[in-house]
Amino acid sequence: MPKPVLHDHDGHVDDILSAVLLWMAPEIDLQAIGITNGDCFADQAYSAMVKIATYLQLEGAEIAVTEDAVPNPFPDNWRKESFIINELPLFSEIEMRRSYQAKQGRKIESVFYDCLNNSKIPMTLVTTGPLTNVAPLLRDNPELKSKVEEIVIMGGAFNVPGNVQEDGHDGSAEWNIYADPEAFKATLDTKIPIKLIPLDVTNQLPVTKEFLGLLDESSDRSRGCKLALRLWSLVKGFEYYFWDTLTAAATIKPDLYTFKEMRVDVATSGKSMGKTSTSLFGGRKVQVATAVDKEGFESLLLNIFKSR
Ligand code: AGV
Ligand code: CA
Repeated sequence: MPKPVLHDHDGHVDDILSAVLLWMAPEIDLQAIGITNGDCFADQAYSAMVKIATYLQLEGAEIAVTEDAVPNPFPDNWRKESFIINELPLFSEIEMRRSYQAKQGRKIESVFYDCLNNSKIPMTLVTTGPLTNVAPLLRDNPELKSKVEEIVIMGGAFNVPGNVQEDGHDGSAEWNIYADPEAFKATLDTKIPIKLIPLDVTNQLPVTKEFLGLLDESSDRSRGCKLALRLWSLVKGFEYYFWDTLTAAATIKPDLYTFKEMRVDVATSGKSMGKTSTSLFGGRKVQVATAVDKEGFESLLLNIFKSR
């Protein structure tokens, strides 16, 4: 039976493609997508997500959005990408049938609450942005915790430098955790099993020209490949990695990964705010991804995108 999943993302190129992968993967029953106001302007990313569902003729999942700001906002030049995505010419090239969903989405907290509350089997939560909306949901509704099988999180950096470059910060943190360290801490404090996909493993897989070439070969016959190519082409030439798509793939096909159990903690203040660390006795046990089968991952992505 497909795994029931809720995906909370923050609207950047790879977040959107992760939602598409989870939605199209036969192994997954994606029930809802939450768009958090992190690496995007949430109203833009919401509108883009609705257009994509329409364009790919996807069915079933409800798209939700919460526009509250995250505590440490992402750089504006990254967030602005969501305006460009929302205006992609691709969406006007082909006549779109009636819009997948209304212009206004329901709030993430209500939609996720309903899905978890109604689910007969525990669900997997996938987060590829800050945990700003997920952490309070679990705090305010402790009865939901037993409805969560595990949380798969893109975030953290252990034996590699972080990717935050802000005044007064020492650069040791990864952005999703830095954006809301308290929310990550609160998530660690639940007893729900956690899998973490940190920069240590995502750094091993940049989005390459070769991979975009493979998408290009199929993009005449496949809307999935065409969309993925257009979106990743927007960020081509930057240091862009398969951050969130690696996290989606870890949910779809965990066997592609090596996980190590580590005791994880996070700094919630000071110049290392958001830095994740491991220790022998402190923190809490988390399954941390340390390696991935690169060929297996890339062919998984290609096969899923080619399926539409
Ligand atoms: O730290 C990685 C997270 C991922 O969830 N995001 C991007 C992915 O969606 C933040 C980020 C780091 N570097 C970036 C980011 C960049 N160069 N552009 C946009 N976002
Ligand atoms: Ca993200």
